[in-house]
This record gives sequence, structure tokens and C-alpha cells, in this order.
Amino acid sequence: MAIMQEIETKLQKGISVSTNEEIYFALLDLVKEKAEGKVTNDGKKKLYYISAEFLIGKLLSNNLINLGIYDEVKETLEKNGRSLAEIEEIEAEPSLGNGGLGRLAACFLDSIATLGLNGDGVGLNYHFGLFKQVFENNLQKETPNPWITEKSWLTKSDISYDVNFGGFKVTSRLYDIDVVGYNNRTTKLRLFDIESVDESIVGDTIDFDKDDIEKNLTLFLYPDDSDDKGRLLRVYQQYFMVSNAAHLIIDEAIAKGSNLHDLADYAAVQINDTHPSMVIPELIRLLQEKGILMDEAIEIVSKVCAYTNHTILAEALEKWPIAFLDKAVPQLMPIIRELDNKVRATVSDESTYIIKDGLVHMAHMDIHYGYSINGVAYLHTEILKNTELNNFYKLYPERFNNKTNGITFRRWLMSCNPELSAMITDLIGDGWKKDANELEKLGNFLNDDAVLDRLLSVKAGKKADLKNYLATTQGMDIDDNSIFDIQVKRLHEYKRQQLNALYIIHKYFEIKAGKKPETPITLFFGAKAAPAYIIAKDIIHLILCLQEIINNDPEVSPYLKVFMVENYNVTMAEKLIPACDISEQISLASKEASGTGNMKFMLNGAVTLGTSDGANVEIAELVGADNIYVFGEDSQTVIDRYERGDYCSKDYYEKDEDIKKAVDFIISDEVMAVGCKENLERLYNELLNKDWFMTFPDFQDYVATKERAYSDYNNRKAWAKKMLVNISKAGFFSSDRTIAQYNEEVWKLDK
Ligand code: 26Q
Repeated sequence: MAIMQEIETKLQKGISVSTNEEIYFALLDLVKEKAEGKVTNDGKKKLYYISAEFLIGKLLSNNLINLGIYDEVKETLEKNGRSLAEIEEIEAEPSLGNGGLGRLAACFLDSIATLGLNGDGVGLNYHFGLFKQVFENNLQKETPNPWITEKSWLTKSDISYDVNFGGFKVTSRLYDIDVVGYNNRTTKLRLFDIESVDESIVGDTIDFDKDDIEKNLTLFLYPDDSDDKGRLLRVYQQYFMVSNAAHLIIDEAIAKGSNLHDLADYAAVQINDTHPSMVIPELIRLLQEKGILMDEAIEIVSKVCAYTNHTILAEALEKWPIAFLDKAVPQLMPIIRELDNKVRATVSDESTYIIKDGLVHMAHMDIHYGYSINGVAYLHTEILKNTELNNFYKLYPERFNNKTNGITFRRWLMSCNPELSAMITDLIGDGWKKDANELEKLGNFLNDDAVLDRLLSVKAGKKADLKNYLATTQGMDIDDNSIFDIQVKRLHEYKRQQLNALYIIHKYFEIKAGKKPETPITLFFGAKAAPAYIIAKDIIHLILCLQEIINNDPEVSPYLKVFMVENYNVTMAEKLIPACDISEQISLASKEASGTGNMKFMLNGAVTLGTSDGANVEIAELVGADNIYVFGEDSQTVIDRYERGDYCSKDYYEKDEDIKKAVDFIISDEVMAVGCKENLERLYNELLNKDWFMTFPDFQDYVATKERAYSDYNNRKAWAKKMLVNISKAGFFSSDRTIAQYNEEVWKLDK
């Protein structure tokens, strides 16, 4: 049947007389039906990618692309006077993740499906996901973000388990979302929910009764963990997730013929950061329930579980008080104690013990009882091996391996930038869609003026699209002839949005003093701060204050403008990234495990301005020094500084007039007039007295390198060449490559 007929059969009327909402739900039904008809790999061994986050983004367009019917649907709608873009606006984005780790999990599912591997994602069905961000009086406010509509991508399954907590029991329900690969294959995202969840306990804010676990368990992603109740709720969530996952794994293995002694032939579990770590003791517990003795159960589970580390920030490595686990999951504590005792019996290095000072170190459990431990970029894995986890590396060198992150080109090029995709296909054919390394062929056009001109005009088109979108949705007045310099990612001090803000202040003074840039500059930010992360919220406050001051200053605003987009999410990323000229990746060297935004920007022809950190290092190696702007101290210098503990931000402040001027501006009358004294003073003091992520030592190099990039931008032809080199070298960062490596070296699933 022609698509038009299929849609109209669903609608039971003509497309042209239906509302956008009716068309969206008709397409949703249609896509779900088509996905069900696709093949799933049903091989003996299956991967369970367990993750507290899956930041999948809107699904309609992506699924249409992967089903191969995007163009047909789009044209059919257009013929009937309708626009797919408008219909997409109806879809609510499921915000089931914070940032990188969650989006990575979503890219991985796309690649697992596309490569036709037997693997599912397993997580939680948060009803409100991450909060929605709104700005009021230049401050971030958080509101609930419901995304589940009566008809949605979720399909209720008949799978349900009893999960026991200390003193009470809950019943789960599994919902599935089909993940459509770009290859006629599908896999599933399996999201567990609790039958007794009650959305009505949430009002206009994200506050709710944190004690009522039976009603609140799956309401929010990472409920505020600034107090013990919030932290305890995280433990309940994590156990609920992994207990369900463990039941599912065992049931599915048995159904395939496993006697459980051979579980490792049927299941591989990837533990995405430490949030699902309790799956180790839970699997051991369930195997014991099935009659397997503790020692053998531990051995079996150690052949099933593998752990990915995503951070070297000590504060993000989860350590749970024994008292929490005793209260929430008393049945696990004896097993965790046994796991710890076994380590104590054989390992002399106390720093690696699982239980220390009344805390259970989740990562330690993963490393002792997992068969693979990986970092997410070359530099990150080296730092884990040589510094952060060196004591573990000495025990188990063979377990450590690197899997440099990747992104799915279906969403991050084909779907978000059809214009650039079409141009690439015109030049090199469409083999790159399945083998991203073919993008290298673009290297043949580096001296082709017509190609370079077309590349610039595609970029100009995306900049105009972004300008229009932000004018309509957020009332922003953007000059699309300016340089689009973009920093979008979670707000964190180590990511150093504050360094960018200090540059803005510096530039503001320069322009005031008459040093005007040849091409105007627009600096974009997008970032949510964790609700309890005070300094992060203060940084947002500063940026919003700068936006108000600068954009309203007639002397400066023709040359420099600042825009912080509200509620940065996947949907917004898909609009910002294709329009970017300069991609800001300015974390303090050694702190960003990988970054994946850096890869998305590069793929869309932005040039990176970044430190030697995470995957930036690999980008630099691939594109060469002429096609990236690298600045700042290197990771070893930073690590040594921390080791010595002798960094003193005040010294820099006192010796460097530019730094002093920029930092003082934070508490100037001008900023105070549009901001809050308390927030601004707190941020000022933090920088002056601590600056834990060392923005001052990198400040002058950052300014100089950024100026060099802005100046190079004016040579349009040379700039277009840099863009093309970046696109042509991006193939390595396809998540298809990453997943193929995980499979070959870690999971070993059948094709
Ligand atoms: C831990 C304890 C208590 C509360 C929250 C957390 C928590 C929550 C989320 C800890 C970590 C996260 C998320 C981490 C994350 O997104 N890491 C990013 O992972 C990306 C994918 O590997 C990398 O590219 C980024 O460099 C890394 O920051």
C-alpha cells in the first residue's frame, strides 16, 4: 500500500483535513507496526546494556529514517499541505537522561540494532524524566517534564516481577520501546516501571514526598540528592532497576536452554557507570535461589558482567553508606560482605577493598567482579590505568581496555542535517551511511572551490534555520552573519562554562575600548544545572546577566551577543549543532572522560576550540593541527598540580590585569543591577579563593586561541577547508565502530 493510503487508513480521513496531532499519532501507530514486522537477532547469547539513563530524544523522524520511509512520508505530507517539522513539534521528548552517558546509551542502541546484534537496553521508565528548565529573573527554575501521552512509543508487556525492599514489596511492569536499526533490524529498550506509581503527588515544582517509595519510585530521574532522603531514593531506584534486569536475564537464559551454570554463554551485562552495579550481588542472589552455591555463583557472574567507567571525578564515583543498603536492600548486604571478604583474603592493597569506613564502593565491586573494565577515550583509559585506578590495574591489567565513544550518524547527521547529508551523498555516494569511514573520500574535494562554496552555503542555511527557530520559540534576535560559537553540555565546573563567561567579559571590555571584531560574534550556551548544584546555578546566573547587559548595549551588541537557550535537550541539540562554526570543548584537561558533543559538532562541519582532553585528543590527531584550535595546560601538568596541591588562584588574579578585570566585573554595579548579589558574590569568591578547575592558568591561552580562530574564520575558503577536513575525518567516531569493538573484544555475541 502507498504510504499516503496507509496514513489515511489510520486517520480514517484525509491528511489535509486532519490536525497535526492526529497525523502524529497516526504516524506513531504506523511506525510501531512496521517496527514490529522487522527482524530481531535471536542468537544464543544476548547483551543487556543496563543504564540508569537512555537519552533517546524524539523518535518519529529517526524511526522514519531507519525504516527507510522518511522522504516518502515527508513528501506525502507536503503534497497535502502539511509539514513533517510541524508534526514533530507535537512529540514530547522523553528526557530519560542527564547528558553524555545517557545519550551514549541511546546511540549504542541505534548501532546495536543497525549492526544486527542481539542486545537490549534495560532501564527505568521515569514519568517526568529530568526536570524542564525555565529561566526567571536570570535564574534557573525547575519544573516537571511529563512526556508519556496516552498513546506513546511505549508498549506495555506482560512481564512483571515482585521486587523486595527492606520491609515491603513492590510489583514491576515492563514497557518496551522498539529501537529500529538502519538495516531492517530492531532491538528493544526495556523500561521497568512500578505498578503503584502516582503522578498526582507531583505539583508545579519537582518537590514531592520522598518517603513514599511505592508512589514515587519511577517519577524522576535522579531526584535531588542533596539530602539523605533523595540519596536513599536513588538506592531504591537502582535496586529496582537491577533486580528486574537480573530476573529478566535469568528468565530469558532459561527459556533459551541455559542451566544457569552456563549463564555466560547466554548473557553479557554491560554496567553503564556504577548506577547499575548492584546487578552483581543481585544476580548472585538469584543464582543462589536457584540452588547454585555462593562460590560458583560469584564465578558465573564474574564471567557475565563488564563495567564502563565514565568519569574520573572522585565525587561522581558512587559510595553508598552500609546503613542505606541495610535499610533498602538488606538481602544484598551479606553478599556484598562476602564479595569484600574474598577480596580481603587475597588482595593486600586496602585501597581496593569494597567496604571501607562504612561505605560500599560500587566501582571497586565492579572491577573485582567484572571481566572487563573500560574507559571511554584513549586518554581517559590511560589516566584510569596509570593514575585513578592504578591500584586495580596492577591487579588485573588484562581486564582494562579502551572503547573510544561514538555517536550515531543517523541522528547526528542524516536526521538533523539532511542538507549536508545530501551534499555528501552527491559527492561520494551513500556508502558512508553504513560505513562511516567512507567519509574520508571527501578529502578528494579539499581544493574544489565549488564544493567549498556549497559547504559554506549549507552551513549558512542551517544558521538561518537556527536563527528563525530561536526567534519564534525563544524570542531571540540573532545575526546569522555572525560567527556561531557554541558551548552546549551539562553545566559543570570542570566543563568550564565560567571560562567562556570570563572571555565574554574580557571581549566586552575590548569592544568598549574600540577593538571591534572583523566579523560579529554570537556565543551560544545551553546547559542544565543539577537542582542542588549551587555554583553551577550561579554560573548560569552570570551568563544570563551577561546576556541581558551585552545584548542591550548598543555599543557592543552589533559585534557581540550572548544567548543561553532555555531547556537544552536532544531536540535543541539537533538544531544547534548543524549551525555551529566553533565548537567549545574547554574542560580542564584530564577531567572530561570523552565528550561526545565534540564528535557531533565535528561531523557537522564545526571546528573545535578545545583543551587536550577526552576525545578532543583523538580529534586533534585525526584532523591535524591546522584544523583544530587547541589551548591550555595538558593533562599531566594538571594532574601534577593537583598532586602538589599548590594551585593558588589569587596569585593569577593579582598578577594578571585581564583576569582581575574580568573577575571583578562579576560583582560590579552593572551586573548587580540585573542579578542577585548573593549568587554573584558566591561565584566571585569561589573563583578568587578556589577556582578548583583552574580557569585562570588557561585564561590567556584561551583568549589568544579563540581570537586566532575568529580571525581565521574571515578567510572563508581556508575555513571551509577546515570544515571539510573535520567532516571527512569523523568516520572513526561512528558508534557503529564503537559497538563493533565492544562486540569483538568484550561481548562476543553471534552476528
Ligand atoms: C552519581 C552519584 C550521585 C548522583 C548522580 C551521579 C551521577 C549522575 C550522572 C554521576 C554521573 C552521571 C553522568 C555522567 C556522564 O554523563 N558522564 C559522561 O559520559 C559521557 C559518555 O561516556 C562522556 O563522553 C563524558 O565525558 C562524561 O562526562
